[in-house]
Amino acid sequence: VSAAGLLARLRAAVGDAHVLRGGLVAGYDTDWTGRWQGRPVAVVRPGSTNEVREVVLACAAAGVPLVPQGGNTGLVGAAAPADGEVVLSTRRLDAVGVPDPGTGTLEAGAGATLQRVQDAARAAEFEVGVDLASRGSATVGGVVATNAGGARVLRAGTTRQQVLGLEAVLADGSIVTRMSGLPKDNVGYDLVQLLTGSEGTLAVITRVLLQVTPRPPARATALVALDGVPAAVELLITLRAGVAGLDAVEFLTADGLELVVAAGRARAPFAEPAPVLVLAEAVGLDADTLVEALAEAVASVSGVRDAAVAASDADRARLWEVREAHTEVLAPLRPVKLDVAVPVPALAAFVAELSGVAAAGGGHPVLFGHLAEGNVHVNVLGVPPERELDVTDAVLRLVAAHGGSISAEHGIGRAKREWLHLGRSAADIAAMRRVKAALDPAGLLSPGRVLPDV
Ligand code: 2HG
Ligand code: ZN
Repeated sequence: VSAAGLLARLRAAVGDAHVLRGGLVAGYDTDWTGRWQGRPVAVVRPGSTNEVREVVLACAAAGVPLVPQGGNTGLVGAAAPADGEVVLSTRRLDAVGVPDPGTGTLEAGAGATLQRVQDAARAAEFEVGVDLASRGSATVGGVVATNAGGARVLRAGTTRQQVLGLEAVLADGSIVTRMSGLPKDNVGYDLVQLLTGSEGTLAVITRVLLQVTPRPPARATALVALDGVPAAVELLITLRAGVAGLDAVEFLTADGLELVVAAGRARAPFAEPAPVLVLAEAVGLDADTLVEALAEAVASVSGVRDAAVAASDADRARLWEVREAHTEVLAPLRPVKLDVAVPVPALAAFVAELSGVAAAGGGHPVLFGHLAEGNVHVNVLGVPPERELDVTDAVLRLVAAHGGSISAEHGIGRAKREWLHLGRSAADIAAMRRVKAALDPAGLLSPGRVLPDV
């Protein structure tokens, strides 16, 4: 099939207006960090599951690979096209249902933003367990395809724990529908969980069924200035043991805070800068009890320099902005971004060694992330381009040496596939390859992502 033949078939499938080429592909051809960019054959915007199927079949017939893309907020190059790929944008699949109180579920099209799905849940006094700073652009299809983590994993688990069903188009154009949402449905292999976190390499997710739970009546948030990482870890352990309904424990450091303040995104929360800040949030029946529980935990650990506790939505939002602004503030500085996790007991040693490792590559790490899961967003600034791979390699090896994960929540994509062996055994990688070969024998879906070349 010629390129012209493929384009004609794509236009017939989704309508001329939804096959974008030339200047119209801007916004789809480059990832959020500006690091991953390609020249796609076209960006195709199907408006239904059947149209997705037609697009998949057209690409298969032409032998042209396709990459599914949601909000394009990923950070590892999974959803940005390589040269010669078709981008299948899910953004028009954006229907959002209403929570079903009988089953505790909410259905949404893959292209609906997480924000819209959260709002739909909230309107009925429910909440969705997943939450991340990119909620306004990230789509739920992408959230499921990447098994996104975010700031609420402590109480709600990762996206895996929230997905009760999905619909997806496989590489052969067949449609798998598992949307019953039955909590007990033990029939055969769990394809929902297999496709969750598959980063576009096994299927195009078209609809998702998410769990919703009753929205807790009260929330309280504490921002605590601390002497260093060991004190932050002590606080985490105290919070875990003493605060029922603990929902998030995040951290940032003096360097990151300084950049956020300089960018005008937040005011310095305390008079004196401190090496580490911890943001902790808890949910429950009433705000006073939560504030008291947080304050008590903070008062009982050593190394606390200052603290602020808030219960109103406006005050809490200000505390969160200090943490959530990091990614956008750092972006123009083009950091080497490495999302990793180490076991909490190893965190202090890992962080202490990290500076040396980054300095050896000419860089300087800004650290922030999800303390509760030992999930550190290592953003190394100032690394000369020719040293970036060395810094990546050194940091990921340090992570492995501390028994950590080379990808805590962002996935593997194109950015980390050469380091897969630091996180998975040879037998494990071989099994993943067989799954990929069985479901996508021609390598149609997101080639060059997740698995290294043989
Ligand atoms: C966050 O937690 C995101 O804000 C982005 O996972 C992390 O920018 C980063 O490195
Ligand atoms: Zn994160």
